[in-house]
Amino acid sequence: SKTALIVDVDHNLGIATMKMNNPPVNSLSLELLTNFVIDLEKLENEKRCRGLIITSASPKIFSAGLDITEMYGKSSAHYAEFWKAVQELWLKLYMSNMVVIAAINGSSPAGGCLISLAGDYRIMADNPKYTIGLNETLLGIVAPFWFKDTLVNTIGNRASEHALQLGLLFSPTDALRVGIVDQVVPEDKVQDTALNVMSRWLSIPDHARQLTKTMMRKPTVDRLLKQREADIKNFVSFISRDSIQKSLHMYMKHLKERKE
Ligand code: CO8
Repeated sequence: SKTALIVDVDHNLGIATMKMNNPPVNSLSLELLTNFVIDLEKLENEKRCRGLIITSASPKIFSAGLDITEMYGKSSAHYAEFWKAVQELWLKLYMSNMVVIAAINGSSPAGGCLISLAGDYRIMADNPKYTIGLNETLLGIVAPFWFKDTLVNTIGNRASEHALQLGLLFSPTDALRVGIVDQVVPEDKVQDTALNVMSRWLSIPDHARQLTKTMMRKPTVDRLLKQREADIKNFVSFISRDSIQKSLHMYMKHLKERKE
């Protein structure tokens, strides 16, 4: 089975829907990240495609975040390639010319939360079992500065500091209160709501909206672009540490033991 995204373009509306499809939990493997970027570029180049809805093909899970198995027991070269792909996806998503709406139909920890935050608007299914947040500290790792910046740009400094230090995973209600998501709706209304919100955003002239988005986001993106290589080096050396490798191993073990 090929790790891919299910892309569906409605040419009349100019809206694409992209479903992450990497069962069981849509972990962001190198392959999924790479395909994501390729599909995104294709849509970006389709003049008539003005809006993108990102959602999940897996019931109950939007995305489990970065694939942890890509981050331990591998070579430095592999870590570097993986990290570059993570950066690339964020850069492309955060600066997309399309209106990007995350239809969060399940749990969305860490990298899943980052993808949601990179969009322009977030709608989450109202199910208290689902959570969203940047929980990196719970794994003994540290969210990079551009993850942090993306969160700060969304919910402000104090709320980000609190959420990041504690690795908070918010229920939909709490996520709405803090502003990580913009709307919480019944589970079976997520896709319809996304389409309705999209038509509102698409009623704004593209060029004016795009320039405004760029004005808001470019300083954040430039910070990473200025030190992209250093950020990769930093990730590789951090993730290669024995103590970090041990933490990730323990965390994976804990994920598996939870079920027994
Ligand atoms: N990567 C790899 N495998 C995973 C991941 C993951 N992120 N998440 C789950 N899996 C695996 C599980 O181990 C399990 O494998 P197996 O079937 O072989 O036992 C399988 O997927 C199914 O998982 P669950 O049984 O746990 O499924 P549930 O439906 O019960 O729960 C959840 C789904 C809620 C998504 C749960 O799996 C979970 O909480 N996963 C962990 C999520 C997480 O903490 N992700 C953080 C990843 S780190 C990241 O994204 C940012 C890192 C930033 C870099 C820092 C720089 C230093």
